[in-house]
Amino acid sequence: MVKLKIIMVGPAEAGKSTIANFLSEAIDFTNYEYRPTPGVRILEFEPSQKNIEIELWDCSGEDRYESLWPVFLWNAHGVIIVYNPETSGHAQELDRLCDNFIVKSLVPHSNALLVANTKDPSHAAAAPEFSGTLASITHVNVNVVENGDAVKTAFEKFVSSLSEGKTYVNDEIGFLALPL
Ligand SMILES: Nc1nc2c(ncn2[C@@H]2O[C@H](COP(=O)(O)OP(=O)(O)OP(=O)(O)O)[C@@H](O)[C@H]2O)c(=O)[nH]1
Ligand SMILES: [Mg+2]
Repeated sequence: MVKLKIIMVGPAEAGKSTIANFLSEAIDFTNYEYRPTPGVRILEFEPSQKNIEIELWDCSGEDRYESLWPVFLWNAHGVIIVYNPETSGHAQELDRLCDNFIVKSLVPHSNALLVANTKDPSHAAAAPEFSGTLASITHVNVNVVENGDAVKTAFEKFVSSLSEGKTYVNDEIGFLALPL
């Protein structure tokens, strides 16, 4: 059994917990009441792929938890950055998130996924034009409430890319992420 630690980060209210709940089938993800995640929530579940167990870290997007970022990153295999392109300021936060969670952490670009969670597709803002490392990361547009299947497909593809070609032994998997 391969255990993969995946951290989900991004600005507050981007939809990280909603997506995490949907993917892990934890609780009713269509409960629209926004409850900020205090610090981090860790969800364990098995995706459709055999012999893989996911440890999904649903991290708070609030600035006051920034001191915990190295803890989130520790031993992480993959990083998912979630943002909402409709919310002003979210796209601007991406460079800093990318810098801290990918560039400085040494998580390979191929082990990162950028998720635009557009809550109202009819008013979707134009996708920002990325440059540098951000532009090299796989980018998907989703709406978890309207089309959860697309989120699941993107997530499982990402999980396959993390585990492909590598036979991890549980104790040998800490090399990808270094503390900040
Ligand atoms: N309509 C709609 N609402 C969504 C969608 N995704 C998230 N929401 C709502 O957006 C709000 C914020 O979602 P959360 O998942 O709690 O946000 P978060 O990124 O975990 O926020 P923090 O924990 O504070 O970092 C909630 O009220 C959700 O119900 C979506 O795809 N469509
Ligand atoms: Mg949350």
